[in-house]
Amino acid sequence: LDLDSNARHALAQTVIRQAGDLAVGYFAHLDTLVCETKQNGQDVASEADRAVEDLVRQAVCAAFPNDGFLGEEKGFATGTSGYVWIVDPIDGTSCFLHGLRDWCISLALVKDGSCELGMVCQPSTGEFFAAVAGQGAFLNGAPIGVDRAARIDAALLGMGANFRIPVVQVTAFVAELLGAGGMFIRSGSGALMLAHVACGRLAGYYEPHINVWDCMAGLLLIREAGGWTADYPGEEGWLDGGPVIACAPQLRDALTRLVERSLERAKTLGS
Ligand code: LIP
Repeated sequence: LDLDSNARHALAQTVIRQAGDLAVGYFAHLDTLVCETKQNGQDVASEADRAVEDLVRQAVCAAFPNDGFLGEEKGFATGTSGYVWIVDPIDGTSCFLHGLRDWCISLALVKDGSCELGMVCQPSTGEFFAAVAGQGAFLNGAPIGVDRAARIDAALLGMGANFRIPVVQVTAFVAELLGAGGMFIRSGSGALMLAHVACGRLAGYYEPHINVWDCMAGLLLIREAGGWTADYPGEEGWLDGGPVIACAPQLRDALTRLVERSLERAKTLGS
């Protein structure tokens, strides 16, 4: 890594922990938190999401004013340096607001269109996942790897769902997965479930549509942990998001087939 990247990685390490501390402060006082409904009752944010994003955005902007920054709450600011920071200040907002601990801060650093750093920090458990492209993936400093023994007929997958996709796509995938002998969990944080694939707790992950700030760091973690991830929209598609399919490498064909079959099934069922 060159000096430019090293300086940014050092800042990322510091600022993601500060962000975690700030979020924990809000989590301790949920009863007084000011919340806001965005597109509907399942799309919510609070002053905590905004304050945490502001903290990261201001730190990045002060140190690297020419970098781009894309955050869930306050959108995209373009830059000229070739670096773009992609941050979800609190991924798993619904868990956070309901007092559940499945939330995290997700931070990715992209250089010239390719992700070179991914971090997922879960303050409530003290777990800190980090990957640098070409250098492996780590949980609290120890190397991690995907579950190379997982089989689809006994797999535990993570799955995401949200109001943006037709309900039948979710039910069709669940039907295909259960029919194949697999099972799923769905926590409120896509970033965390992806990190759990990277460290072998989950065999894979599927979400028909997820935003870039929820998955960019997690996808790098999985690849650096030896896993497979389907192509995710490149830079021109970031603001739209897209489907995420990711798993231990031996499950690639089986999981891809399940997804394809579920999309066929959803078509015949209609939305
Ligand atoms: C959420 C995700 C969740 C996904 C939702 C949503 P938020 O992010 O991580 O897994 O299914 O689409 O985007 O709103 O908690 O940051």
